[in-house]
Amino acid sequence: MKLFIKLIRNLLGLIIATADVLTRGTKLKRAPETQQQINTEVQDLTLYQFFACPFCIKTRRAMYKLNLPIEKRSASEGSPHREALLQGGGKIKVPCLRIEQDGKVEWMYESSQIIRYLENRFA
Ligand SMILES: N[C@@H](CCC(=O)N[C@@H](CS)C(=O)NCC(=O)O)C(=O)O
Repeated sequence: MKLFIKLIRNLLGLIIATADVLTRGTKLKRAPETQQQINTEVQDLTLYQFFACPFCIKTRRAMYKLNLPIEKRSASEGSPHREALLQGGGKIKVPCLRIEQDGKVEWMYESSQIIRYLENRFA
């Protein structure tokens, strides 16, 4: 039964992820030098996520629209990044944005908070 629910959840997630790719529209366009600067800045950010999680899809959609090439790491069972999320952030919950700034590391949970942070910093 557990496996069946997981299968249905992943199937729904796959449908949502496909719909997202088909409907997400265009990326924010910036001057090449500005985009280059942003590409450098986002190297200090990492998104821990599940491919089919609706909250992760919402966050990835915002990243796409803001044209932020942030590295994504799968935190699914069996992934080597799962332990890093648990150790660093304290829990397995996605999405989680790892922010490295001024020698400090912050683990930000909650899709709405992550999106707000990205919009405030990069929009
Ligand atoms: N309110 C949170 C909800 C996040 C959430 O429920 N994520 C689920 C996946 S969709 C999760 O990480 N569950 C833990 C697990 O599956 O181990 C948000 O908006 O980010």
